[in-house]
Amino acid sequence: MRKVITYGTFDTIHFGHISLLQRAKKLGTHLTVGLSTDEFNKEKGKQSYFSYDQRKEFLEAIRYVDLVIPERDWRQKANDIAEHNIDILTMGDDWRGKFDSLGTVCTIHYLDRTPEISSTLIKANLCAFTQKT
Ligand code: C2G
Repeated sequence: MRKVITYGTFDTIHFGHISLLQRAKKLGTHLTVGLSTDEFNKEKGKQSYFSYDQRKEFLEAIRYVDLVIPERDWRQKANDIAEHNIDILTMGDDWRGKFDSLGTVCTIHYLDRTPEISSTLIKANLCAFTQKT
């Protein structure tokens, strides 16, 4: 079994996230997602539209995701890698270089980020759309 891990907020889940998760799963045979808690999102300066429980439920419904664990702080990745016997850590390439230090404990692999879609864009357009209707 080749175990892969990735991390994120995954708010207003969209095709950019799905593509990331699909390609992440293809790197191995088991995919764990470290999902940012609502409290950690505050630390990240992000206010997610959906709660942690809702975002976890949505992720668990995606066929590529095998396990969702809480991401509570920046420093937990090395412990997660050890605890879950992770072989590969993967992230979108907007994070390129940020996790290279973990290359001593697992393979680091950055995936191309899907352009033109983001949770921020969705939330901004959703507000505009609901105001029009
Ligand atoms: N992503 C992507 N394409 C997009 C949007 C996001 O490939 N159009 C990827 C990001 O590169 C990331 C993952 O989807 O790998 C989750 O993105 P976010 O939910 O925005 O997560 P982020 O805020 O980047 O948090 O410790 C790491 C952080 O928790 C990552």
